[in-house]
Amino acid sequence: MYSDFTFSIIKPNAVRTGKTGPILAMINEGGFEIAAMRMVKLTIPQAESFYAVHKGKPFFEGLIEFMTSGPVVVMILQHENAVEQFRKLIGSTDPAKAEPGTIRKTFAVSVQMNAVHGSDSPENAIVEANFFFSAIERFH
Ligand code: FUP
Repeated sequence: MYSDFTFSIIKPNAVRTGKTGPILAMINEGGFEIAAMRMVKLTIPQAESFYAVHKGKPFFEGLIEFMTSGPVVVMILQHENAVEQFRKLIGSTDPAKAEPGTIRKTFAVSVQMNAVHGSDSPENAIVEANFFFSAIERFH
């Protein structure tokens, strides 16, 4: 059991093209324990709230449109040093710059459709996990 966790989303492009299973396999093989998981279709206000830090940026509208275009899988993942370890497993935001063998290198089709989200700090992992899950839905 780990007390350290991160929050992740399998994004619409990956769910739509049947990559949920292969991505979950890479997450398990990477040693992460799934503490909570649900499939959900985000509303526009939910996506805008989740990505509020990017509001006003040129890619914001496209990002919201994409993230609400179909169901996503949201998860809390446990691992020692979870945030940093998961960022390593998923690779760079831009798949062209991601290391071979990372989830984004394997499944992303562009910077926008980059297959998965991973929290960028332990503080944000807490905020993002609380955005989607109540305490009763977490198994740790
Ligand atoms: P990451 O932390 O790797 O998810 O990346 P960012 O927080 O920088 O960006 C959040 C999301 O915005 C990315 F997953 C994809 C999207 N994005 C774009 O669509 N275009 C950009 O130029 C930058 C980010």
